[in-house]
Amino acid sequence: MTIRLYSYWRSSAAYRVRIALNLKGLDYDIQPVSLAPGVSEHKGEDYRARNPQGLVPFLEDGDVAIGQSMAILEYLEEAYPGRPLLPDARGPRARIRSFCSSVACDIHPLNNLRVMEYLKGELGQDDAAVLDWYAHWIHEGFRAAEAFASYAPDSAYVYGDQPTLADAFLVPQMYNARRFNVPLDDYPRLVAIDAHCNTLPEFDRARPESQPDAG
Ligand SMILES: N[C@@H](CCC(=O)N[C@@H](CS)C(=O)NCC(=O)O)C(=O)O
Repeated sequence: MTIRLYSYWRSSAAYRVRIALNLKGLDYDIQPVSLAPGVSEHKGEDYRARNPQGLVPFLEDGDVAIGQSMAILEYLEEAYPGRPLLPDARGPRARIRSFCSSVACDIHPLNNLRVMEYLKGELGQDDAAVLDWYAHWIHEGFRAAEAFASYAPDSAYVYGDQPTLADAFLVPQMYNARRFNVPLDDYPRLVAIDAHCNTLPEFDRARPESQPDAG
C-alpha cells in the first residue's frame, strides 16, 4: 500500500514531511493541492471533506488519514521505526521535540499564508508592514534556534551526528526566510546546518523546486 501525501511545493509544513519520508526511505505519492492565490484548492469542498482544517500537509496510509505535520511525523516514527528520526534516549528526544515545537508553534503559524492574507486584507496593512511582521517572527524564533543548535557547534546537524526531526523542521523554515529575504547573517550555525542538509539527496528531493507541482 502506497503512502499518499497531499502537498504543495512551497508549503514548508509539507516540506518537513517530504524530508522525513525520504530519510526513512519510504515510497509515497504526492497529491498536489494548490494554495496559489486564485486557485486555493485547499479551500475547496473536496479537499475539506478530506481535511476539514483545509491545510496541507495531509497524509493517508491505508486506513490512517492525518493532518498536522507533527502528528504525521510522530505517526511515521511509530509506524516505520526502521530509520528513526528521534534518538532512543528520552532527554534528547524531548529536546528535539522542543526544537520542532519552537518552529512549528512559535514561528510558522505567525507567518502562514492565511495570516499574511488577513494582515493585508482585513487589517489593511501594506506589503512593507507585512514583510516587517514576517521578519520579526523569524528573528524571534531563529535567535533561540541558533542558541539551541550551538550546544554542539561541531555537529553537522541541529542535534547529534545524523539528521533528526529537528533538521526536517529547520530546513523548510530557512527556505521560507530566504524566500522573504530575511537576512540570516546572525545565524551562522543554522546556515551551516541548512547548507549541509541540502547536500543530502533526501533533503534535495524534498526541495520545493524538485516537486511535481513546482511553478
Ligand atoms: N500546524 C500545521 C500547519 C499547516 C499549514 O499551515 N499549512 C499551510 C502551508 S505551509 C497551509 O496549508 N496554509 C493554507 C492557508 O494558510 O490558507 C502543520 O504543521 O501541519
